[in-house]
Amino acid sequence: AERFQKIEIYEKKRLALLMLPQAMRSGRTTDFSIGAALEKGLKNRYNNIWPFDHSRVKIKECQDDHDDYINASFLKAPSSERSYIATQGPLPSTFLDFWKVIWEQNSRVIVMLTREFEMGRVKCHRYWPTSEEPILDLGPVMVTFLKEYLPDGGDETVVVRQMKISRSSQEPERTVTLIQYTGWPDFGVPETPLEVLKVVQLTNEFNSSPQAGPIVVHCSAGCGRTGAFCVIDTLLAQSRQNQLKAATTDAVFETVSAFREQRLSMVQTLRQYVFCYEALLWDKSMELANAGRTSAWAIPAPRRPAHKSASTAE
Ligand code: PTR
Ligand code: PTR
Repeated sequence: AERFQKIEIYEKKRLALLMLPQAMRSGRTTDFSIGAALEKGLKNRYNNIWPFDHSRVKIKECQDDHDDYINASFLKAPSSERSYIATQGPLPSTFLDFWKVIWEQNSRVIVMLTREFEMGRVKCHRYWPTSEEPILDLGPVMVTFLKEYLPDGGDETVVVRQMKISRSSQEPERTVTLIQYTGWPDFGVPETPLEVLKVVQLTNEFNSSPQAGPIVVHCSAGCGRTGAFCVIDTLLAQSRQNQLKAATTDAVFETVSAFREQRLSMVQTLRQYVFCYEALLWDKSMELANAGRTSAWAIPAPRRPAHKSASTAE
C-alpha cells in the first residue's frame, strides 16, 4: 500500500505542477505536458484522462483535418521487449482514427478489457464489425468480419473476434484479432486472475508474427484495467525469458512507475495494484502445478475467498 501511495503522490505532484504557468515549471515537468489533448472534447471519452505529449500516438495520415490527435499512448517498460498502445475505448467520433492507428502501427492484436455497457452506462462503443453487420466502411479504412468464437475451455467471459483490415486495393489486407475479456469491472478486479492469464496466452498466440507492431490495449479510459494488464503481460514475458532482475527489486512497482510516466493512472487503484502481484503468483503456481503443460486453463482454478476491501487487502 505504501509503494502504491508513493506512485500516486508522485503523479499528483506532477499534475499539480502542470497547472502552473510554463515559466514557473522547472526541469522535467514540461515533458509531461498534455497540451495536444486539450480542447479535443469530442475525441476524449473522459475529461480527466489525456495522453502525455511525449508518449502520445500520432496519426500519420491526417490530411483531411490536419489533426493527428488520438487519446492513446505508447507504453514500454525499460528492460522489456514488449510494447503496447494503451488507449481509451473508441468513440464513434474516433473509430476511423483508431483503425488508422491499427493500420499505421501494424498492430495485429487488440485486447479489450471492458464491456460495452457497465452499470447502465456506455463504457465503449462497438467499433468492430459483427456477423450481422459484417462490413465497417470508414472510407480510407475498411474492416470486415471474419469470425467470432469462445476459446476452448473458457467460461464465456473471453471472446475472440477476427477481422480483416484493408486500406486500398494496392496494399495487402491484414488480419486483426480482438480479444475481449468481460469479467473485469471498472475500478475493480476480476474474481480470479485466471482469465487474465488466458488472455495473455491468447495475445501471445495471435501476436506471433515477427512484423507485428505494438499490442493495442484498451478498457474504457485506458488506464486502470489497461495498466494492470500491461504490467502483468510485460512481467510474464520477462519472467518467461528469465529477464526478471534479482528478487531484491520489486518489478511490479518499477513497471507501474515506468508506465505512469507514459500514461496517466496506469493501474488505478490499490486493489488493481495488488492484483498484478496475484496474477504473477497464480501464473507461477500454475506453471509449477502443470510443469510442462502450456494452457492456463489446464488445471481447475481455486476460487478467490470473499473479497476484502482495498484498505485491508494487504
Ligand atoms: N472516479 C470518478 C471521480 O473522479 O470521482 C468518479 C467515478 C466513479 C466515475 C465511478 C465513473 C465511475 O464508474 P461508472 O462510470 O461505472 O459510474
Ligand atoms: N472520469 C473517470 C474517473 O476519473 O474515474 C475516468 C475513468 C474511467 C478512469 C474509467 C479510469 C477508468 O477505468 P478504466 O481505465 O479501467 O476503464
